[in-house]
Amino acid sequence: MTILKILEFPDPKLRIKAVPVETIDDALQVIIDNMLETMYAAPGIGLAATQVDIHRRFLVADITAEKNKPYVLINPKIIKKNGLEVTEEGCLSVPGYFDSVERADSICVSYLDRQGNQQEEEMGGLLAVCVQHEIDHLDGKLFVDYLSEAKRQKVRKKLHKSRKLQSDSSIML
Ligand code: GNR
Ligand code: NI
Repeated sequence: MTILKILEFPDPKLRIKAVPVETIDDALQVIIDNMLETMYAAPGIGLAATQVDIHRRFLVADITAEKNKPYVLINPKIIKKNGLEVTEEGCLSVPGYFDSVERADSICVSYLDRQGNQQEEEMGGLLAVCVQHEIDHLDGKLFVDYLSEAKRQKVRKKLHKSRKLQSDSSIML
């Protein structure tokens, strides 16, 4: 198994719109396992293929503390949205930054599971928030896109600065 590299804002590759998965083959199963391992190691509650530079429509998620309920959603589609709620969100592609985002508080999603079986499921709470966040990634959208340009600029500068500090301190090694 392999921990994959996660793209970070403002990498333009995060803006690529993913295309539907056409065949669920062994190569895809390997990528899915590596994405689950990468998500659990991060740690995070979700990971979209876009974030690991694979521009096809699938995502993994697990909101349990026990890390024992992995979801794999291939070609996910939100077919119904209900209500609104505001949640404090974070993103592995925007490390160290958290802010409030308003989304539907429950959704009905159709998708293929990793065996290729068609599923339709009602989701609420954190799982609903997470799946909306991940499907946004597949469309090239980030949670910071819901914030003001001023806030996005601040995030850009903060990430730039932390990467500069990281590379300066590595010179010392
Ligand atoms: O780990 C994550 N936590 C999270 C918290 C609130 C709303 C969304 C998320 S998803 C995020 C992992 C991630 O970046 N997935 O794309
Ligand atoms: Ni994210």
